[in-house]
Amino acid sequence: MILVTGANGQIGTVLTEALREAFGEDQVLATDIKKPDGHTGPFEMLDILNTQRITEIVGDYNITTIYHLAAILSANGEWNPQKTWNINLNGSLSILELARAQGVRKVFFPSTIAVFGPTTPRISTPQHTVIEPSTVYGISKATNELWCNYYFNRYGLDVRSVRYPGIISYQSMPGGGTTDYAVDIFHQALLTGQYTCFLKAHTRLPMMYMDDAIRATLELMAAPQEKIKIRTSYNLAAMSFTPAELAEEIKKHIPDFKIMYEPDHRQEIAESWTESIDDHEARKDWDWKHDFNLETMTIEMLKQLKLKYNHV
Ligand code: AKB
Repeated sequence: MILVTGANGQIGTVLTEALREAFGEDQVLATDIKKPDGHTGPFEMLDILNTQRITEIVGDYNITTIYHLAAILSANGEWNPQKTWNINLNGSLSILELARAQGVRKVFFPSTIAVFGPTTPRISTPQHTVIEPSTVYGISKATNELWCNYYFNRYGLDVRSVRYPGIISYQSMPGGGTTDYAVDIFHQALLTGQYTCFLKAHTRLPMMYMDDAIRATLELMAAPQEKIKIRTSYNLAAMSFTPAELAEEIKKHIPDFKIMYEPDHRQEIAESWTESIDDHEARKDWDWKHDFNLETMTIEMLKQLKLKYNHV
């Protein structure tokens, strides 16, 4: 059976559904600190720091694969660095350790472009590069990547990982990240026709549509062992854009849409990250290809959210 931690989160919500579609509802155990309203299918409440409870769950449900998504994101992480470190680093390390000890066959660990920092090359950031992140989220994810590599080399644990860019989805909301504006903007464009962005107009960041992120995750996990050459985490890319460019794209569909800018503390985080990512290793090793670009993602987001909000 498959275990998903952080199953209520932005990626967890959609990934759990995709896994259930692929492997059967009863084959995927969703876990999180709270049970979402209306959740159907196997679910357990789980605090990622409760190692004893995770051990019991892995044993009781005969877990063979873990998708460990529970984490505090970049912007929220800065409010309480100790707690963020504890959940992001210690929570993940205990997942790796109990996966090894309890014979779990595969682990997926989500890393992020937040592992990059101000000293990393900003354009077409290479796979192997300077990693000096400035947020506690980035520091914890970069350290996690090294632990993943360690558990693979030392114990042969089949742990696989990608560095997600900002993820754009209509199904679920992000929470506490620096790239969240790229989801909020669509909701506000449809609901109010305007959006006040917390990043400056020309802040370029790597982004990806949720469908691509989910497919990347499933393809990485399904790839034959010998194709996985990188056990820290693969760079992964689809598109890069600025808030101004996204607003222009939205205006093609909602001509009166207005964007205002009120940058806050998240601007500094965004500026510490890179603008675009070189993901040729993922493309070469396990045939990664993205489908969605800025134009097609915008069309799809507006179409799906219009249905949600009952616009015609
Ligand atoms: C965040 O903004 O913190 C996340 C990420 C890029 O990892 N979306």
